Amino acid sequence: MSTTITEPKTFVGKKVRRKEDPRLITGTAAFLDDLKLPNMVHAYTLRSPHAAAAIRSIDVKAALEFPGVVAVFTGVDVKDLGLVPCGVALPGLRLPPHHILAQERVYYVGHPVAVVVATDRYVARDAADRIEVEYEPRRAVADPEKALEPGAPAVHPQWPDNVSFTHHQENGDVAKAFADADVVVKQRIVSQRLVPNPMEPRGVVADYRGADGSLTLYTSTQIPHLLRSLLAPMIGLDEHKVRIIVPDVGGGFGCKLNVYADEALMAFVSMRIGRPVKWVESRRENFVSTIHGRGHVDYYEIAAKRDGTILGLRLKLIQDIGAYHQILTPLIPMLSVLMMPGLYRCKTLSADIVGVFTNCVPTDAYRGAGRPEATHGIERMVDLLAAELGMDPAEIRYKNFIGSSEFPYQTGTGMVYDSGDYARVLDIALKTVNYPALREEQKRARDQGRLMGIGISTYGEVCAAGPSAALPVGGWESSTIRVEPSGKVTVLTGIQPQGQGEQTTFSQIVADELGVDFEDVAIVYGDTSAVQYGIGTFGSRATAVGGTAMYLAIQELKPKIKKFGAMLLDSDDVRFEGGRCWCNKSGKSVSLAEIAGAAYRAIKLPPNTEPGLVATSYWEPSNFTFPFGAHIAVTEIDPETGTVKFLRYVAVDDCGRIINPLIVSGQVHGGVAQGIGQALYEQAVYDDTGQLITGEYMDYTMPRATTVPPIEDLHTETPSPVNPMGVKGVGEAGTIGASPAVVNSVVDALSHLGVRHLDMPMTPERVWNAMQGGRK
Ligand code: MCN
Repeated sequence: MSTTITEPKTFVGKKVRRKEDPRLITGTAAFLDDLKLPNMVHAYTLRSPHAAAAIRSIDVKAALEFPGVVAVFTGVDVKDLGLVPCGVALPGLRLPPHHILAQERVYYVGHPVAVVVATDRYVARDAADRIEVEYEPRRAVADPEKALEPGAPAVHPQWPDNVSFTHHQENGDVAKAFADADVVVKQRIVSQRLVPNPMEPRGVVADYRGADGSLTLYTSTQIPHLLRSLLAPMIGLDEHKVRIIVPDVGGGFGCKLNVYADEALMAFVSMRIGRPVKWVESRRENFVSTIHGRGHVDYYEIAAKRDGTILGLRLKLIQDIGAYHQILTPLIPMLSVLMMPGLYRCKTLSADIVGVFTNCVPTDAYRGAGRPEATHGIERMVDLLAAELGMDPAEIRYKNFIGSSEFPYQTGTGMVYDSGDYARVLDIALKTVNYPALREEQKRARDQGRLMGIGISTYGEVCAAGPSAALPVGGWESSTIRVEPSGKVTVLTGIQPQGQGEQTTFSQIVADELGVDFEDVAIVYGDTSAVQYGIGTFGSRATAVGGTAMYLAIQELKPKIKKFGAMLLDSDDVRFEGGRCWCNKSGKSVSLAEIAGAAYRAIKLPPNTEPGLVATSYWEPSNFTFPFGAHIAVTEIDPETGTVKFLRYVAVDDCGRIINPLIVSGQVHGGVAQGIGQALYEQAVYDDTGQLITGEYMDYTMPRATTVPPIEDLHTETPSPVNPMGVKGVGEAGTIGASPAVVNSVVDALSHLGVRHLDMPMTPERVWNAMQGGRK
């Protein structure tokens, strides 16, 4: 007991260094491939070299005879297992049966055909070369627009038009808006196919114990509990017999938010051979066996008055599905439609989506998932409109922004934006670059024959997924707060970080709410047997949804803490503050450790109170949250080569109340790097036969330290009313804001040469051609 008052140390809002970094930077983190189980064997998956072919026969005899090979399995062995699930139910959605190994046909290069299990992964790899597969190649189609043309090869013979689904959405009198317009601008805009490329590829270790029929599956995933629920029926096990353990994850970026054939396949192998088995993707394999992102061809039309007021929007969105649906595939273009008006007041709009099968790797969520495409579209269209009207790109944005007093704001697509101050972030960005002076500098540069561009993008995003009713999986999150007998705190969360740093930020939230030290909090996740059911990490939801569950569990625990404090202080009038219970009369206090000790020792209990100090909360948000921001890219183009160089990159982002400014900056930096990657470098290119011709790092260019400029990131904090902490997500923001800023900048640099639009990636060749008038 004590009477000394010390100012409580707080952590939220401070640049606290990441707890997880010492283990990551000293090489002591344990990733999937670090796992070694006794008696473990290794698997290699033989994948189709054809984009479309019938399988005439598979002969595995020579592979089975290869020294060290334990087993070989093909499609016939797994034909009765469950199918790879798609979690989205849409009326009329065509779902091809997605077996975990190909049956009579293969549908894309990389389609798994057989699995070899051996004592060593290299033996398994070599033995796979002994498998004789007789293919009968068929015509393939890899381009979604070509797939829609009459006479195109049918990806799935049962659906000759290659259409997987269509969706129409409309609000207001769109025809009238376009008829009343002074100006209509149209543009075809491509958001190319991308390969997510986490630093750690995917991998699985499956360990089935026949004696009790239990399976422990170690996997690099973003969704341990959802994976367990979906995987168990695929392999014929009960959910409670399956335990998912997630080691450290070296990046996910959405591509580990899935249920993959490989996960079920390894479970099946372990069940069949009675030994643990490991499979880890090689980098080249990752290019053809993990989902791709984006893959949009968008036809936009924007209608406006001469003064720049936007009257209406039309969008025809062609989504490249690939050969199959993965867990959220059809949802991704829907998200684009939801965000199609961006930050602007225009409610009159229509959108038509057509999801198209191609003989390519399935597409699904990749950082931003639908929202970078939407932002890219509207931000390009607003710039095109400004150019058509001879207006400044900043001025046209101010003209159409939803005002700061208009929140909550119902959009024409059915979203309710929670809070925002869009003009403010643009004000700050423009001021930071000294916009008028920069435009003057641009004029002088042009006079000297230099190609300098200023690109603005202002974005809003729907994130912190979300209310359960609006999602194909639950939108809530859970947390258990356990004050241990020593007063130290263990937190169990359904969130599954992949590098975002939540051991740190969650510790900050919990430390402040309980008044304990940041180092006295341990965050536990990634084990379905240890952690109560949760949903996982995607859609920038960890903090706004998972963090809120934690905050609420602590509020639930506080009355019990006070009851024990009151008992120890022998007073009815106590408060819990700064990690201690205080008697308001005597000024005496007891620490959380003393309270926890009493709660677990339980010699004496307050009336109607159980021993222990544990609470679990499930937070179901009433809405998504809507972060926003303004990015400005200043670029210069080399007139000889078309190479784009950055002069400045300014990002002003608002993710509500910031828990850790250091981490938020890191998220913005990483996100911007990925947005720059899309704008300038990256593309999954398929040839007409469906071969991925950018299937390795020699051909698929990633942004590098030398190509990403210093990012000047600034922040405003407009709290969200959706959760008690006022936080919004930030994990995807940078990616969403960046690509339109960069493209707008490059187009701006070339606008006086008659260039109106450029598609991504703006490779030197594409930029150079545009400068020559070729506009390729
Ligand atoms: N944060 C904060 N204050 C806020 C909001 C967030 O301090 N107002 C902190 C968080 O506590 C967390 C980080 O910023 O440490 C990101 O939080 P949040 O926005 O809640 O996003 P999630 O943790 O849900 O992460 C998901 C998001 C997505 S969808 C992708 S894709 C993505 C991303 O995060 N993949 C990543 N960032 C990534 N970063 C890394 N390193 N690796 C990935 O795979």
